[in-house]
Amino acid sequence: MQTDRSFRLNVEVMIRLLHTADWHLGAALHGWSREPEHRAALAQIIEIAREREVNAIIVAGDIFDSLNPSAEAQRLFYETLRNLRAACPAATIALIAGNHDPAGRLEAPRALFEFAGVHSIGVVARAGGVLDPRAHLVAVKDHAGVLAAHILALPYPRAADLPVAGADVSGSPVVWGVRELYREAIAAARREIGDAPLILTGHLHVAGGLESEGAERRILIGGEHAAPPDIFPADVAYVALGHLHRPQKIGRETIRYSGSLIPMSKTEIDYAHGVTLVDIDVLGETLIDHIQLARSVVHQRLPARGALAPERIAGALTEFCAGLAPDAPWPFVYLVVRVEGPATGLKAEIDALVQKFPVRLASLSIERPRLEPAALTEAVRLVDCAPRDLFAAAFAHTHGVEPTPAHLQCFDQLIQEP
Ligand SMILES: [Mn+2]
Repeated sequence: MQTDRSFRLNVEVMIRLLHTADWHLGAALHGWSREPEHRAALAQIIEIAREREVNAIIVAGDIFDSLNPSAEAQRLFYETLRNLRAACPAATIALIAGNHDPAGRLEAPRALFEFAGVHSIGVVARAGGVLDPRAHLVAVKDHAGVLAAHILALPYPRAADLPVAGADVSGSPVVWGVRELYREAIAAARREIGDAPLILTGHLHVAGGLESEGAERRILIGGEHAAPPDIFPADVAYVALGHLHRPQKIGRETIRYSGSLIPMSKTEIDYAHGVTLVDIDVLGETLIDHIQLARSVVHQRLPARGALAPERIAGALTEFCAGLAPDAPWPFVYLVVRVEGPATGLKAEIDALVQKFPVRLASLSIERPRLEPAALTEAVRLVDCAPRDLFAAAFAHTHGVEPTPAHLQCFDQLIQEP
């Protein structure tokens, strides 16, 4: 959707949403707690919500990192809700469960949440097999306190939540089920609210999004696990998605992932982590602004590109640490090391080396030159293989180099032992 700012300045903003997701409270990185980073990021969000006078705050799932969050993670969650409420006394606060969340437990404090005006939707609610729209619709009021829009809040759909595809359905039955669930939910919502402005929030993988390696589990099982963006009809004013950690639009400007708060893995270091602010005007037009959050801890890949030889690690760490602010928290370092040949004990040696520097090792990746595997021209039977040949092949596969005569000699000795 094209937005023309000069024209739009004359149109009154009806409501302003703050869209955030994928907090992953309780997450650790290589054993290091992320709580200080979470606290710093959430404090910024609360300030943004206050300054920009938002009418609604949407947290689109993966609030927690695990199904059994620690007491510390839960405390931070409740403190954040209290602080958001204090910052924006009249704003709607809507939360949904993601695939990482304890869905039932997110709903458990509902009686208390009602006092605080917090709407927490953990599971898909059905009454007599039919989706109950009232359990999923959350009202948003404008600054005058007038009902201005509704949020249709759909948590991450578990297998049992999906309608079952008939035999005549072609393609992935999971994607069909997600499409059907969304169709049913949007139709039910429209019966409740008519043509009033509708905002949607969901936690799922929508096709066309960029994933970060190793961070987001492939949540819809099966080869074809992403739902197409056309499950969101054009009359939905904004779709606030959670699951993918890179902030991005999908298909059209108004279907968005806000992304996570902080980098959750090496592949996310360069993302513009932040929150997405969405203005919806009286004509239903949107103006979208992604606000990047300041990082409270430095995340550094070493080297910035490529890989280090083991003998260069100490030099690279010395150089990196020379540029650090003296009072800053210890940065996270993602080491990438290139090794040629066997490197038994190398990880322990690097661990010990890194401990001499004021940094935290977030990950250690060891790269090896790739040996071209010998082409198999015909099926090989194990009984026809010499043990020594199998050892040599396994050695080359593991270490990226052929075994030396000394290695082969050791193997010969071992195999002759009674
Ligand atoms: Mn997720």
